[in-house]
Amino acid sequence: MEQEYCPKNIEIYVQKYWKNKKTFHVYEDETKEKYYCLPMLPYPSGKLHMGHVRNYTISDVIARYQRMLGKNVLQPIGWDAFGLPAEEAAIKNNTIPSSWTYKNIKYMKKQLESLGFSYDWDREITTCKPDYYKWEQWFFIQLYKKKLVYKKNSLVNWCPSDKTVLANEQVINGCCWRCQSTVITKTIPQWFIKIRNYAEPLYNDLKKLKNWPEKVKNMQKNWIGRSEGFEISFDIYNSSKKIKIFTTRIDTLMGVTYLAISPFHKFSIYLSKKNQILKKFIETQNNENFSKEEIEAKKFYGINTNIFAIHPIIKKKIPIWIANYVINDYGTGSIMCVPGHNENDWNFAIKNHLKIKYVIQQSNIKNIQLNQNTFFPEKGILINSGEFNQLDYNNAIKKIKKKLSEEKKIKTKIIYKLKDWCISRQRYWGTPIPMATMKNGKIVPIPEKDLPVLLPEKIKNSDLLKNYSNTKSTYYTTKINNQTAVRETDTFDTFMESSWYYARYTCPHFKEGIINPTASKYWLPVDQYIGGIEHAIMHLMYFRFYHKLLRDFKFVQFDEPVKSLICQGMVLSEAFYQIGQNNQRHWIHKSNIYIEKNIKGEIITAKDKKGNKVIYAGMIKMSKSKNNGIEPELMIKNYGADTIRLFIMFAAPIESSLEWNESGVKGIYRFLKKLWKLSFNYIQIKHKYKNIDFNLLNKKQKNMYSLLHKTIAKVSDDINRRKSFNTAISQIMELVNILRKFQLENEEDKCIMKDSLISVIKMLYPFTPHLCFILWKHLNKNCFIDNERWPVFQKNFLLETNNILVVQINGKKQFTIEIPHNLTKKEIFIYVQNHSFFQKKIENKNIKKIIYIPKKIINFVI
Ligand code: ANZ
Repeated sequence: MEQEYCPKNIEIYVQKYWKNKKTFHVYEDETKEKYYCLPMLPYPSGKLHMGHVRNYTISDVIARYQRMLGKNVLQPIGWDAFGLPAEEAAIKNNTIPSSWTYKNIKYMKKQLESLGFSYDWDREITTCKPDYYKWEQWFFIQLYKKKLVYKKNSLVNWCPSDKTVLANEQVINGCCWRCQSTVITKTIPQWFIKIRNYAEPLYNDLKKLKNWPEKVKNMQKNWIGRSEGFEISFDIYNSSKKIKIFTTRIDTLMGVTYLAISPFHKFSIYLSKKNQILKKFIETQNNENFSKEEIEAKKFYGINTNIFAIHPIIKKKIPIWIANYVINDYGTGSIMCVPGHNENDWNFAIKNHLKIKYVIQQSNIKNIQLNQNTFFPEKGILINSGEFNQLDYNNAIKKIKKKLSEEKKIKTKIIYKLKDWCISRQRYWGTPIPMATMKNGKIVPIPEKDLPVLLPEKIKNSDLLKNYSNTKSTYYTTKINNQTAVRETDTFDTFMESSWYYARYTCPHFKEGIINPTASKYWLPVDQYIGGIEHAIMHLMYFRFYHKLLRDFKFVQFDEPVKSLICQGMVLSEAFYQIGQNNQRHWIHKSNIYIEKNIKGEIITAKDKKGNKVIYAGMIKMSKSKNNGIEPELMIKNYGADTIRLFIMFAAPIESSLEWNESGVKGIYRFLKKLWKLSFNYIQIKHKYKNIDFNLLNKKQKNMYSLLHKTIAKVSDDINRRKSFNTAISQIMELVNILRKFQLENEEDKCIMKDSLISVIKMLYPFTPHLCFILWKHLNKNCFIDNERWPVFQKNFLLETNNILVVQINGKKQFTIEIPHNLTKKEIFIYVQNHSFFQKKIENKNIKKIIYIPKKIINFVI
C-alpha cells in the first residue's frame, strides 16, 4: 500500500477491474429485491458539464447505497442521440450528424467511466440506432391502428427566404437564426398523438406520486389545465339548432350580452356557406403567412352573424358573433360573453361596441360605485340579476344551476387545456415516421416486416441541407404491396425516444418485441429517477403518458413509471465581465482574472491579465454564454474523481443550488488524504483482531464505540429516509476527525479502530468508491468491497449522552450548559437555576415564566 493518497494511481486501476469483471451487470434474480435507479439519459453534446456530473453522481451514490442494502440494483445509461444540435454542428464543422454524434458518445462515455459510475454498460442504449428506433416506429403503428394517432394541418414557423420550417429555438426575436428574415407561420400536415385522451388519468394519477416534488406535480397540473365548469345549451332564435358553451362562471349568466363562437366552429362553417363576407373572414383567420406580432395585433377581430340566441333565463335575444379570440379546440369552441367581468370579452366588446352589463359587485353594500371603465373579474354578490340579486357566489351557482336543470339546459363538465402532442418534425436527424401515402392519396403505415424504416446515416453535407430545407425534393418512394408509395420524410420529435427508454433498459437486446414483459415486470416501476427541473413538464409528461400507453398494451404494469423523483439543483460558479463598446457584457473566465479578497473571503478587486478592472457578477449558473463553466475533466485530473464526487454531494443538499468553490474541493481532497493516512497507519500495525465485548471496555473505548454506532445510525437515516447526503457526509467527517485523535494504547483500542475504519469505509463507499475499494482491500486481506453490506448500528452500544441546553434570558442567549440525561423537567429547571453563572445574571429578579424546548433551549422571562 502506498503511503500517500494518489487518486490517479488507484482510480484507473479500480475502473478497469469493474469493467473487466462486469461488476455492475445485473439480471432478473427473483431471489433478490430489485431496485431500479435511473438518471435521465444525456444528450451527447460533446463533453460532460458539471450539471451532468452532479446528476450522475447523485444517481450513483443512491445506486451503490441500495446495492449495499442487498438489493439487485439496475443503473443503466444511454444516449438521447437524435436532435437538432447535431445538424447545426454538422453544418458548422463540415461533418455529418451521425459522425458528430458517435464521436461525442465515445468521448462522453470515457468521461463517465472516469467518474467511476456503476452502470450496467451491457444495457447501453443509443436512441439513433435502428435496433432502438425500430420499436418506436412499430409502437407508433400500433397507436395508429388504435386510432390514437392522426394527421392534421397545423401551423409551423416558416422562413420565407430559406423556405424551411424552423424549430422554436431557431426563431430569434421573430427572425430566422440563419438569414435573419422575419419568420411567418405556415400550415402543413403534421402527425399528432392523442395525449388528450389521457388528460384525466395524467391529472388524477399525480395523487399517487407521493415521492415526487410538489413543485413538479404543480407544474404538471398547470400544464394539463383541469377546468371544472358547466356546459350550457342556448337556443337559437327562429331555429331548432342550439349552441353549447363552456363556462366556469355561471354566476355571471345574467350579465351575458352576446355569444361568441370560434371561426372554425361547425356552426361558423355552416353559416359561411351562405354568407360570402363570413366566408372571407374565416379564411383570413388561419394565421398563415403572418408573423407572431401580426397574429397578436389581429386578436379580438370578429363579425356579427346577425343571428340571435335566446338567453335561457331572461328569454331575450342576444347577438351571436364569430370571434377569433375563441379557441376552437377548447371546451365547446363557443362561449357566453360577460364583458363586465371577463377581460377577453371586455376587450372584444369595447372594440366592437357591444353592450356591457355588470352583475357582480364586491360586497353587500347597496349603491356601491361600480367602475364603469373596466371589468370586475372577482367573485362577489349578484346585482342586476333579477331573482338572483344579493346572492353570494356559492348560492348563486346553486340557484342558477337548479333553474337551468329544470329545463335540461345545463351539465357539469370538466375540461383540460392539454393539447394533443405534435410529434412530426421537418428535420433530417430523427426517427423516420413509418407512414406512407399511396398513389390514391391513402395514408398507410409501413408494413411491419419492413421495419425499421432506416434513416440513411451516411449522407453528404449538401444533402443534409436539402433535407433540412424541406424542399420536398427528397421525398422517398417505396413499394407497399407492390404499389408505389411516397414515404413520409418528417421525423419524430426527440421526446419520443426519451419517453420509453426506461422500459427498454429492462430488455435492451430483446428481439421479439418492444419490451419483454417478464423483464419489465421484474424491474419496473423505476424506484428512483433523477434529473433536472427543466424536464418537469414536457419530458416527464410524455414519459408518464407513454407508460400509460404501454400499460394499456400490456407491456408494463402499474399506472406510473416512477415511484420517486429527485430534481437536482443547478451548479453555480463565479462569473466576471467587462463592459464593451456597445454596452455589451464580455464574460471572462475566472482563470484569466486576478482576484483580491478580504478576510471574509469577499472579493475586493478583480482585474484581467492586462490590469483592467473586471466586474464580479456573483455566483450564477454555469454556462457557456457566461464563460463560467468548470471543466469536470480538469477537476478530475487535479483532484481525482472521488474528491469531485464527494464535494458535489457535500457542498449542498441535492435539490438546492451548488456553489462551485475550489477551496471547498481542496478541503475535501485534504480530508480524503487524512483518511488514507489514518488507514495506512493502522494497516502498518500487526495485531490480532478479536470481536469487542462492549461491557468490558473502558470509558474512552465505550465513548468511541458509542459514537461510531451513533454515526452509523444518523448517516443511515440521513441517506435512506431524509436523502440528506451533505449532513451524512459531515457526520462521517466528524467521526474520522475524532478517530484521528484516538490513541491506540492497547489491543482493544486497535480492534475498535479496525471496526471504526471498516464502517467509515463502507459508509463512504457510495461517495468515494475508488478510494474505499483500495482501503478495503488492504484492511481485509484482498477482499472486494463491491458486494459488502451497509453497516448496521447496534442500539445497545448507544450510550445515553448528556444534553446540551442553550440558556436564554428574555430570549437572549447567555450560555450553554450540559444537563445529565436522567433528569426530569422540574429537576432541569432547578439544575439550571443553581448554576453560578445563572445566579449572577439573574441576581434577585423575579422569574415570570420559563419556556423550555427539550434538548434545545431554556428561556427565562424576567
Ligand atoms: C363566462 C365567464 C365570465 C367566464 C367570467 C369567465 C369569467 P378556464 O378556467 O381557463 O377553463 N372560455 C371557455 N371556452 C373558451 C374558448 N374555447 N376560447 C376562449 N375562451 C373560452 O376558463 C374558462 C373560461 O374561459 C370560461 O368561463 C369562458 O369564459 C372562457 F366572469 O364564461 B367564462
